Amino acid sequence: MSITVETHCPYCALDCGLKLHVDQGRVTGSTKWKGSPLSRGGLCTKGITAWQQVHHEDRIRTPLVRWDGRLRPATWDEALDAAANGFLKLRDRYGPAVNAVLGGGSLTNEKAYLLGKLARLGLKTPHIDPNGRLCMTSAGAAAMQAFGVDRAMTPLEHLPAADVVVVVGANLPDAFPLIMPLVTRARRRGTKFVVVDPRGSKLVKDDDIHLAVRPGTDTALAAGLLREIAVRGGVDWPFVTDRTTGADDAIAATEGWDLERTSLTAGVGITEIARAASWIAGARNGMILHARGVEQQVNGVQGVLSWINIALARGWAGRKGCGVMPMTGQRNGQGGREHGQRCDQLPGYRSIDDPMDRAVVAERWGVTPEELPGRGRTYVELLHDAERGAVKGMLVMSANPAVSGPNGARIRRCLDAVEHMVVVDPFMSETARYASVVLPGSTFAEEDGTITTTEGRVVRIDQAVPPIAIRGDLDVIRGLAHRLGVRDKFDFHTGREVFEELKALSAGGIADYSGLDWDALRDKGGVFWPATTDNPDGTEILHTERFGHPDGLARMVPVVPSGPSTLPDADHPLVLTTGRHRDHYLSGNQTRRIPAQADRAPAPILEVHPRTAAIMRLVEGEPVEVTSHQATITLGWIPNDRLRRDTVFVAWHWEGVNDLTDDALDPISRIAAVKHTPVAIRPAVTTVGPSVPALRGEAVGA
Ligand SMILES: Nc1nc2c(c(=O)[nH]1)N[C@H]1C(S)=C(S)[C@@H](COP(=O)(O)OP(=O)(O)OC[C@H]3O[C@@H](n4cnc5c(=O)[nH]c(N)nc54)[C@H](O)[C@@H]3O)O[C@H]1N2
Ligand SMILES: Nc1nc2c(c(=O)[nH]1)N[C@H]1C(S)=C(S)[C@@H](COP(=O)(O)OP(=O)(O)OC[C@H]3O[C@@H](n4cnc5c(=O)[nH]c(N)nc54)[C@H](O)[C@@H]3O)O[C@H]1N2
Ligand code: SF4
Ligand SMILES: [Mo]
Repeated sequence: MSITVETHCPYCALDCGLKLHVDQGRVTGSTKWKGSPLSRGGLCTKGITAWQQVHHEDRIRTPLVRWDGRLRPATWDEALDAAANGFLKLRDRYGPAVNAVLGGGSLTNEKAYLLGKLARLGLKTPHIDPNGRLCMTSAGAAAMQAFGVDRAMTPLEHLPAADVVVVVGANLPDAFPLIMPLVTRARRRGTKFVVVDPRGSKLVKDDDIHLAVRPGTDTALAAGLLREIAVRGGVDWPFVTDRTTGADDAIAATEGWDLERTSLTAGVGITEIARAASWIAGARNGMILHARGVEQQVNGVQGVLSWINIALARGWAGRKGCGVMPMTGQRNGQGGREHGQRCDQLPGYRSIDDPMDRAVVAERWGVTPEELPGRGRTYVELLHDAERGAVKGMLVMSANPAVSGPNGARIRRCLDAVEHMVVVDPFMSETARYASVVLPGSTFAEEDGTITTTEGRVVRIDQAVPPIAIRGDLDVIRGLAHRLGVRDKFDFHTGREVFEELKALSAGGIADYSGLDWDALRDKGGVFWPATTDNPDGTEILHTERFGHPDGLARMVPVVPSGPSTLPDADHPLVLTTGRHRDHYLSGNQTRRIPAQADRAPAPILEVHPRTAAIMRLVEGEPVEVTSHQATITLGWIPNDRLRRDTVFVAWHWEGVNDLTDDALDPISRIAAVKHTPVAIRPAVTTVGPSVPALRGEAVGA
């Protein structure tokens, strides 16, 4: 019998809807779901081929346990016993904090919630943090500080209602392809675009202002802009006075950042900065879309705060066509940072440090507040802790740090040092090579649940086929919980059952899901949180009357401009920045296996400005050697005249690219500064590339 199942793309956080075709228990294709929210059936190349991962020949179909140095097929009972016993032995010997959990933003809300519960109640460890630490934490920390809520302010469909849209460090055409129809609609309506990015993309049109900022200097550029907006009388004082605090200090902190100094520091022309300031100052409605370019920096939180100050100074909040929009990356990068898989957090965006929050959660979970572990360490720190022996057990579900972690050689040393590594993944990942137990994970089609889009819209994932390895992620969590002695607290068989517990527990939290209804989520095309029982239809536009802080006011935080931690020098004169290719997703463990995607982008290619290439004597068609303080790798290259001359760019979806990057962390968000690495380039003497492993046909690492 053949059926279709409405669900959402597994990759980026636009979460485009699609219909999966299921025939005789197999997913055989997909078609447009025209009634789906936001994209209305549109899909990019990745979304069109996503269904091919479900029954892919490389899927891990049986658990693997390392015996005599090799991963060999095992039964589920053997593998789950080995996984749990390894953690228990380490805990007996060294205490609970020796075990750590790395989660991920691809997990549904329900799995993220259960993984947090498993870490705290089952492993009894404070150490759980998701790969979203590498992604959304600068944005989240800044939003919490400024607004008291970490969510995009308004639906993306409202983009055409803005007079000006400022796009800061967001590569929209490649990273969020299905936002482009909205951009086109906005342009037709007369919306102006200011693009702040060292690399021009297909987004930038002739009538736009492109501020090709020197990487790592957004705080300076934003300070200069705020100063100029203030000088031009562009501060919306009635809004600022009624709805914010700190404006005077925030504006005072930009003292001295006149156009000349700003231009020199940020590497952008005076005229362009002045024009941008005049557009922004003159726009009643405006939106700022920001992403990883400004955030994955040692001053990532400050960078975001400096752009937020501009939005607040202009009164761009609380109404249609206005708002600050952190462009969340992974399909559930939003919900995955709300429900307790972060080291500082309990479900519903509750704080693990707050006694009231701890009391509520402890009571629901049937433990005392004292039994709930406190704040743990963050993602990259936990990996580094393994290198020094403080972490010896690691459960990895939906993360692939061997490819995506900064300073790859060090990450490999850290992974190697883990004594007991358990990886749950639908495909053999580079990280799973270090595992003592590999458990088959599920793809997006195999379990039900909910995810939360970049807009803050909660949507439903329906199961199309049962887990192909019999057990899915939820069963794995339940199986581990039983063996860790907390069977009674993990009696779940479906995502929907977990959803009911999660939503009840979120009541009163910042991310309040308590008014959501499983059936209504489908009928309404998703619901924006907060959604309470009094307001089950949810909240599309945030902050219409009050911001999230107890006094209802937003904070304008003074930002003193700062730069990157390691500056270019004579030996490393250029800055390498890393990002996305349209046809691959993150560590590539899914998309590199899909032939159409692999054919479109078979290997990483360095982009270099043609003038820089000429100075460095690069030859077209010949490889280039890239050297950072961390490593040297060899890549193919292409000219790109839309890049700054002092900047080179590469997409990082292949193992080896991150060998180049620096693992300096932002002091607040603990995000890694992968957008800024000083490098040298020269023609390569050999043609050896970074190790781009052949992924096809290595499902069983036996
Ligand atoms: N095709 C594809 N799409 C994806 C993903 C994917 O892997 N592939 N991943 C998803 C995820 S998890 C994420 S987080 C998002 C990421 O989405 P984005 O952040 O939009 O994507 P990136 O390509 O990482 O790059 C951000 C942009 O920042 C610019 N930039 C670099 N340095 C600076 C700087 O100092 N200041 C400013 N203002 N800009 C700078 C870069 O040139 C680049 O254009 O994409 C999501 N969508
Ligand atoms: N140089 C550089 N490095 C970066 C970035 C950058 O811009 N530059 N960006 C960073 C960003 S923004 C991010 S988000 C990180 C992400 O980096 P990663 O953690 O590497 O992300 P993924 O490739 O999604 O890896 C997740 C793993 O989970 C598996 N998986 C996917 N869905 C599921 C599921 O539902 N269940 C289970 N069990 N497994 C699943 C996949 O097969 C994959 O092996 O990388 C960061 N690293
Ligand atoms: S990757 Fe993003 S833009 Fe492409 S289809 Fe999936 S959700 Fe839509
Ligand atoms: Mo991300």
